[in-house]
Formats: sequence, C-alpha cells, structure tokens
Amino acid sequence: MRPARSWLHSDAPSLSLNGPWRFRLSPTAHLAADFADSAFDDSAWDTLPVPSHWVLEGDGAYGRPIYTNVQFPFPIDPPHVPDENPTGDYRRHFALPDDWARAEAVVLRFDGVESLFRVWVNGREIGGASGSRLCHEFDVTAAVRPGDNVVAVRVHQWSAASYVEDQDQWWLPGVFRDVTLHARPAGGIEDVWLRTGYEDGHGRIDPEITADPSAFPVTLRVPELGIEQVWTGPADVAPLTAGAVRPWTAEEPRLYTATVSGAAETVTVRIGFRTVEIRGDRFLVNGRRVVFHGMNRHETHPERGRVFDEEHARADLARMKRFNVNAIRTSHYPPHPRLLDLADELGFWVVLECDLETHGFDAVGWNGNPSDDPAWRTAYLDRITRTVERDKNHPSIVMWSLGNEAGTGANLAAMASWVHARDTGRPVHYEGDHTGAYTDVYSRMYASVPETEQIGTDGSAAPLLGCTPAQGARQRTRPFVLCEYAHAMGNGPGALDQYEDLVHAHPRLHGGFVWEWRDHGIATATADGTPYFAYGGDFGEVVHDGNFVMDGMVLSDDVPTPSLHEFKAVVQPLRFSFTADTVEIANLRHSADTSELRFRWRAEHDGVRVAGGVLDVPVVPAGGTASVPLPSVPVAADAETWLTVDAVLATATAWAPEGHEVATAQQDRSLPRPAAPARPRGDWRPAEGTLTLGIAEFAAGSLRRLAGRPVTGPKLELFRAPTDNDEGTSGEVAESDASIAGISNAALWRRDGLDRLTTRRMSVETTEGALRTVDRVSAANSGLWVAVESTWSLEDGELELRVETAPSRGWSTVWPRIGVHFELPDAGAPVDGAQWFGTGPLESYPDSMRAARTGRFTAGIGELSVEYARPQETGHRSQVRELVLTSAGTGVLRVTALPDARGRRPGFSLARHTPQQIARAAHPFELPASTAGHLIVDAAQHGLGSRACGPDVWPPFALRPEARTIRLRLRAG
Ligand code: IPT
Repeated sequence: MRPARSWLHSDAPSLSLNGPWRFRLSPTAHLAADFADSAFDDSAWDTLPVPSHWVLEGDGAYGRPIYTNVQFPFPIDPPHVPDENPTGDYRRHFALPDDWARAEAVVLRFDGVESLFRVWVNGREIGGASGSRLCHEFDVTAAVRPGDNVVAVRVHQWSAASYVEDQDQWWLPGVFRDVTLHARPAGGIEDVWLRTGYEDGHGRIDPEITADPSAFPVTLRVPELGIEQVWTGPADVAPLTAGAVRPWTAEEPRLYTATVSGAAETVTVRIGFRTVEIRGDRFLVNGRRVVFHGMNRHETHPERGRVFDEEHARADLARMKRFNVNAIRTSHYPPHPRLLDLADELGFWVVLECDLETHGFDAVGWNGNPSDDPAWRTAYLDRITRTVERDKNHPSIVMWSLGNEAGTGANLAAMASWVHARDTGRPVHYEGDHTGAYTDVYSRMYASVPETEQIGTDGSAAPLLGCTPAQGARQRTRPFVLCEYAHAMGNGPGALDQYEDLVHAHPRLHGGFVWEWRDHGIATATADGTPYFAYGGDFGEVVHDGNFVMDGMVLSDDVPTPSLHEFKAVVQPLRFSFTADTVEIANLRHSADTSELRFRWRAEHDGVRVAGGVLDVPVVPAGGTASVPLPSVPVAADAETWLTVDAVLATATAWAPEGHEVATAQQDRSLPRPAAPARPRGDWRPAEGTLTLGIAEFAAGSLRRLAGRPVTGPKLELFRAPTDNDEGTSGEVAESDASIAGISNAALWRRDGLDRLTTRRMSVETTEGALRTVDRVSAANSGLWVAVESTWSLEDGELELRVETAPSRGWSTVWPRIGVHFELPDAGAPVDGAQWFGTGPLESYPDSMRAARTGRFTAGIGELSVEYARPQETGHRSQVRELVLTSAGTGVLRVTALPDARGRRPGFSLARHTPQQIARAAHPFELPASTAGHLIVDAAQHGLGSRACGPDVWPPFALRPEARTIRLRLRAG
C-alpha cells in the first residue's frame, strides 16, 4: 500500500475502472481465491456496476440493507465476525494504455470499499485494506502488463473494521466509490499541500511538496496573483507571501487557482486564503468569530446509498445555501473527495470527520472498546492519517474531527496528537473527549437549552457532563460547539430559535450542527408495487432501529421539511427590529456585507397586497447595523395590516437565482379591533328532533349538514398522531408532573385513552336562534373527563359555534391538542383544498413558529400534510383568521375564527385521515382508503420538542390540560 496523500487534480494519465464488473456473491468469507487467476472463467457470473452497493442492486438477489443505529448486527466478539459473512468477488479486464509503458509506477486507487477487501492483478496478490470511507492506493507496477489485464477484488461485508465503523446508518457493502488506475510519471509530484493564511488583506502560502528531486525545478503559479515561484530543489521550498488577496470565507468563498508543475506533472489546487485559530474561548477565522449554522451530512441517496453523484451533491449543497446553512459536519466519515471541492466553491465551514465509531460497545459497558486498546492504535492512526492527508488542501475544512461516539481512550488521544503535529493550522474536535484532555474545542450533543446556556456562562456552579469542577472550568475556557443538536426526526425539532438566541447572548457558544440533513430512506416498493421509502426493519433485519434513520431536515426524495424552513428563518443572517417608522437592520454575518442584497417591502390588508416597493438600505458591514426609514404604510380600519420586509439576492449566485429570499421579517401594524363578545341567551329548554339554524341542520342536537353538505362534529379531539418526538423517551423532561423520564408522552396519552375518547351527551337545549349541547368526554377505564359545551347560534344573521372545553381534575400529562374535529364525507364533491388567512404557508407549532408568516395562502389537501416516512401529526397551521374549504377550487364552507378572551386564535389542520388512522400506520402506504376530509380546529397544540433524541418540549410551549374556548363563524362558500 502506498502512503496516504492528497486527492489531487493532476495531468498525469489515469484510467477509470468504474463501470460493469463481473460479480459473484457468496454467503461466507471462507472461500478459495481461485477467481483471482487471470484464466479464471467468470462467464457464469453476474454483472454489477462499480461503484455500487451489492445489497442495492439486483432487486434483492444480493441480500438486503441492514439499518442499525448503535447496535452491532453481529455478535460482539471483537475482532471476530461470524462465518455468515457476505463476500463479493469482483473481476474486470482493462487494457493498459500503450503510452503507460514509460510510467515509473502504476497505482490502483480505491476511494471507498465497505468493509474489507483484497486485490489481485493478473493473479498476483497486491494487498488488502479496510477503512470503508477512506482512500487506499496500491502499487501494481510489477503486476500489470501491456495490453489486457485482469483485476480481481474480494470484499467482505463484515470484518474487524466493522467494530470501528458502527455509525448510525445502513450497512451497505461493496465497492461504492471510484476505482482508478494512475500512471505515475518519473519526476512526478507525489503530493502537494498548499497551506494558506490570511491577515490584514494579505495572503500567505506555506507549501509542502512531496516529490523526487528529479521533479525539480518545481514551479508554483497563481496567475491571478501574478505568482510564479520556481524552486530548484526540495530544500528551496519555502513559504511565500501572496500579496493583497481576497480572503476565503463560507460567505464569500474566494478561490484562486494554483498550479504546481514539475518535470513531468502539473497538479492544480484551488486555494483559499484563510487563517483558523482559537483565541481564548473564541473560534476565529481571519480573526473573526465563526457561528456554525450547520448540518450533519451523511452520504445517502434512496437509490444509490453512499454512492456519490456529483450533480445530486451539488444540488443538495445549493439547497443548504438557500436555507442559510453555512456549515457541514461530515458525519461520520470523510465524504467523497469531490464534496470538499464543492464545499470550497459554494462556501461552507466544514468539520471533516474521520471514519470512526465504536458506539455498539456501549451495550457491553464499553468493555473491549478499541479506542483504548493498544492493539488498535495503528488502525486508529491509519484512519486519521488517511483522513487528513486526503483532504488537507481544502480551505473549507476548518476543523478535524476524530470520529463519533467511540468512547474515549489512548488511541483517540494519539490521533489528536498526530493531527496536532501534522496540521498546526486546524483545531481538533471530538465530542467524546468530555473533559477536554486531548481536543481543542468543547463539544456536546443534544445539550438542552438551559444546559447550553450554562456552558456559555462563567461562574456557573453547574457541573458539565462527565467533568469534575476543575475539568469543567477547563472546558469553559474553550470555544463550544453543539456537534449535534435539534434531532430532526419526523415532525420537529422545536426550539431552534432558543438555541440561536443563546449564540448571540454568549460568544463562547459557536452554534452547532443539526442532526441531521437528510432522511436515509431507501426507495423500495410493496408487493403490489406501491413505492415507499424503507427504514429499519423493512428488509427483515434480525436487529434494527426502525425509523431512527429518518431524522433529516430533508425527506428522502429531496423535499425540505417545514423544520428546514424554520431553520432558515431562525438563522437568517439579518435581524430586523421595527419601530413605528424605521427598521433597524443588523448584519449578523461573519464578514460579508450586504452589498449582494436588495431590500423590498410590502403592505397587506388581511393578506392582500396594497402597497410595496424597494427599500433604500445602505451597505451594512458584517457586525454592523443600519436604521432605515420606512415608507408610510396604509393602515386599514377593518382589516389587519402587516408590513413585510425582505432581503433578496440582487443577482443570481451559484446556488440561487436572483430574487431568492435570504431574510424576511414582519411587523403587525393592525389597529385593535376587539371581537364582539358572545351574546348571552336565556330561556333554554330541552330539545329533541330536528332543527335548522341558518346553514346548519341538526338531529337530536347533533350536526348533520352544513351549507347543504353532510358534516359531523364538532367532536372533541385531544389526540394527535404521535410525532417521533412524542414517542421519544430520551433527554431531560421539563416538568416531572407532566412528563415522566423514560416514558414517552405518547405512551401516557395512550394510557389515558386520548386516542379513544367516548362521549356521553348530558343535555340538548334550544332557545330562540340557538342550540346548546353539553357532553362529557372520557375514555374506557378512566375516571378523567372533559366537559364540552357547544353552542350554535345565529349572530347578525351568521351561524356561530362556540365550544367551551374544561378538563376534570386529575389530568397529569401534557395534552397533544385541544381541538374540535369535523368529518366531511366526500358526498360527490370532496373537500380537496383550503384557502386561508392566517399563518403559513407551512405547518407550525408553538416551539417552531419562526418560519410562519401572516398572510393569505392556498393549498390542496395533499399539500397540507407532510409525508413523513412514518406517518405522524402534521399540517397544523397556527393562528387562522379565515379558512375557506374548497372542492375543485370552489369554496364550500367559509370559517372565520374569532379570538378568545385573551386574544388567542385557533389553528387548523385539514387532512384525508384521522389522527387515529395516521397513528396506526407505520408507512404512508398503510393508511386506509379515505372517504372523508377531516378538519380539526385546535384551540391549542403541544410543542414539538426534540425528545426522539434530546430534550422534551419546554414548559412555555407545552400544552397543559386547561379550559379553552373556540369561537367560529360559519358561512356557505
Ligand atoms: C447520536 C449519534 O452521534 C448520531 O450518529 C445519531 O445516531 C444520533 O445520535 C441520533 O440520531 S448519539 C446519541 C447517543 C445521542
């Protein structure tokens, strides 16, 4: 094996060995290596593409993917693996190009093979390697011959290496990254490292050239900077100043093309000038503090798995930029090398993580953890060496990370020492170093908001996780990052804005990385051909972790979830503060001013635009503010008046078109308009039979038709289809009386029967122009109940419904919602859409409200729900004022929501299924055929939290059982 080196763009000849290979899969590793021989007859073998994972090819013919989070899918018997070890044999021919005869060496490179492989060329054994997401190069000079050659590769799914590659993802064996043959010229350039620095407008290049003396003279050229530096011998190579340059930052990723040419080879490196440093508890680039608005990014694709597709990756990164993401942690291994080129180019702060995780040792009390076992030291050092050497040239990489969830131990410390010696220009991160014994930044995952705040604060007596007071004090001298936070599984997370507020209050806190960017669903289909995205268990795995792999801000099919919109709004780089006639614009960025932005304003009356234009905003430097006069806004007497200010891109960028909205804010300019109080009525008397009140028809006190359509309800609805966070048991719970550590809220809701409420009607009464029912709603085997008084009345010729709910004493949990449910049978013209004035366009919940703006929106019923991989609560639009249910674009029912006595407005959801139906389905295809629409108007909803892996909903956003009133006006059309 050749020493690790940079993945370089070189003009030396190379030959891609990607494409169809002959393939045979065996159920065990104990096989003769007969196939390595050149003469072996592989004509009976199948054909498999390289790169690919065999379990994703051939429609199940080569086994299936396995998903586990922490668990090892084989016995914990390190370093051994079972005899049942799927083993793939690969063969292909290649013709050695004629002009390669002059090459000094021929090198065979594998960019990624999971998990252990051996290589033969023309029957000669070349070597083997493990380190699935790392690059390995073999010298095959002595084995190749002119003309036809045969390369044979044997890949084992399981190996000793599997114990240190226990990341939370699918196990996907195979040759899944490129295979390339390189002709290495005599006098070639083996490796180049162009370290850069930036200070006071000037750049510096500190080169390291690895080449035989015969390569010299070697010339470094940076044409744009007029640099042409000739080194006549290795001893001449020395740092140089680059003169006046533009720095590289994630916001303005200015790159310069450098070439390094020797006697026989030219390599091209795109360099960016920047200096990374830690000063006290600040993490600085070019002397300025960095705030990470980051994502944990796995390599995952529903069809290709971890096989890299540059176009898709570029589109994915462009999507990140459009959603104000400025940083990537390459969880939990180096990505395809081209990803870093894209990150340099588009602009991201990257934490580049080594391929290392031994999480499964948690199950055995970390006994035998390789991280502290001398037998593994060399393997650990090999991993970090390959990681750093391959990617060292990238300006986007501002930190190295040793790995993830590998406990702690001497081998990790040795990795850190190696990095410190090799690269003095970038700090070392590893979250598992809780006490900060060998790393440079303090890092945590899933710390709650109060805990994060304590970390940011000095003099706090609060102990830090795993630290003595003295160790905690040491950690507080360092920059802090949340390497994972805001677990984005299913509907959620909540509280993104609270974390962001802390970053601005406590400069030691440098932001963090959301867990995680994408769902890892695998595209598959049911027996009857219905497509869906599979998660753990869908392939019949023996042990698996279910849908824990569906925890992205982007769904498997690239659709951004509402949480990503929330993230975008929370971390937007500008903050707007309004007064009566000005808006103060604060530029929160690292270093970019606002010159690439254009500012617009608009005024709306009840969501209808009445005025708008361009705001004249001076260029605001990073860290600066500007106070800008606002135009005069026409204020309506009988409608809400909202002013919206947007900052949009003035010109197209590599990642978004001109006009793309970067930041936005609203100011409520409405005049107060108190709602008419409910009119008291007397003379109530028992009622029976049928009754008509305006557009409503009743029988025995129950609604039968509204505006001529069959409708049933209102029925008290306290249940929501539990979100993954509702089902979560992890993290801190906010209040011991409402949530119970170790038991999910969803389990408590089911215990209390919120999903199976029954009704006893206690009275039906009428009076002139009104009908009133009182119900007692409760569940089997429960003594708890809710009183529901519903009053229908004609007010000013309009139908009003007022529902008052009041819980009995004794409810001890939080509630998912307090709503009323109307069922709208299809009856020929199904309700299939909504238009509303309220917040939108997407769903929002009490602790995820920042992306919700007030306006007028239209959506089809399908667009009102998010297709989470596991169906769950979705679609709540908060603070609705007016809602029109539509059928084929025509209004069928118009609902106006009046605020309650405290001015609170209800939200709504409109869906094809009930919460109970949704809760029973493990995948979208399991939802039953639907014959009705379901409108739920919620006086309140519970927050989202992050409890699938992290803290519960915090008290201000938690819904406690309480009395609420919903008041609606109903009209036809
Ligand atoms: C954390 C892991 O680092 C990450 O890979 C992922 O599994 C995440 O959890 C959950 O989705 S580890 C956990 C013990 C906090």
